[in-house]
Amino acid sequence: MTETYRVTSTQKNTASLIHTNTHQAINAFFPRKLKPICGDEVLVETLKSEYRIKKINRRQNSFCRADNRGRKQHIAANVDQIMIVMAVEPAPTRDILNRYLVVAEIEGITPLLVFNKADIDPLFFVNTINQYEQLGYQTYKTSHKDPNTVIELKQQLANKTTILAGQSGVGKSSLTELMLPEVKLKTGKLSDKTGKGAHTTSVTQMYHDATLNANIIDSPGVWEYGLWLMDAAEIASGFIDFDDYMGQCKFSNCTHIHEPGCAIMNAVKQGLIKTNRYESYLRIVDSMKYWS
Ligand SMILES: Nc1nc2c(ncn2[C@@H]2O[C@H](COP(=O)(O)OP(=O)(O)O)[C@@H](O)[C@H]2O)c(=O)[nH]1
Ligand SMILES: [Mg+2]
Ligand SMILES: [Zn+2]
Repeated sequence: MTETYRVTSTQKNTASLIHTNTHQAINAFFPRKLKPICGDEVLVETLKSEYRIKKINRRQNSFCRADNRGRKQHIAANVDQIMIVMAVEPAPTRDILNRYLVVAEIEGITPLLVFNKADIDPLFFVNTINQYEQLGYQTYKTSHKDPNTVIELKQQLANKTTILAGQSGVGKSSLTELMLPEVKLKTGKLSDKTGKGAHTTSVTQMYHDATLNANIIDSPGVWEYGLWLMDAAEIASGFIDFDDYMGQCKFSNCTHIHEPGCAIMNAVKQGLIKTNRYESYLRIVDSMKYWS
């Protein structure tokens, strides 16, 4: 008999799973050649008293990041949404939001842009929120001190699988606790001495909230989020404001950096694409040289 489960985390040769309907939790073995990741849907058979993963169902998509050599590393599968959390303090590093958006667009994951710690400075993100709203993104201004600020965001989590993203200290755990009290995220408290996480685990874990039928994936990163090695065309495809001008450049292999007759650069000149987005595109393309 086989049953369908979802992977909540993986260890060496076993995976923690929850049943797709009953949400009952079990541990199962998997053969070496299968490489299940968090969020995978798997078929499990019972052998004597042991569970064994037989097959991984086709992935809808996967959230990825660069490993320490710039290779694409699959972190979590079948993700509906990415909740990108930024805060007044620590303020977002340059390009971090656009880097997350590139992955979201490429993988077909709906981004939710969360601007947290509004209590410290309610006006801090005004321009950013306006700009990204105009691009068509869903934005939320929140504070973990005011439950009213998360009502709308909480509704978005229902019946979906959402991965948390954002720098350490922006309030991912605090917001999750406020919205999904059943979910207890592992907290990587920062050590006073080193300023680094005391137990910096990089275990990606999916949590289920029965009340909202929401799945939340937490993937505490040891490094700042990095894009794997991609070419200019892939990066450009992650900038939705470039979409209208794609295919209109003089050269079909245009990288939109220096070529004559570039429709993207022309749109920037006319103010149709915001300069800060285009400059961010240039920096992201340039950052790829780090991997070569
Ligand atoms: N002032 C303020 N502090 C917050 C807010 N959200 C989180 N914090 C604080 O920021 C620190 C880091 O929060 P945490 O949830 O652990 O961040 P994470 O690393 O992203 O999970 C904690 O001391 C929180 O109490 C907020 O909306 N306003
Ligand atoms: Mg946390
Ligand atoms: Zn071009």
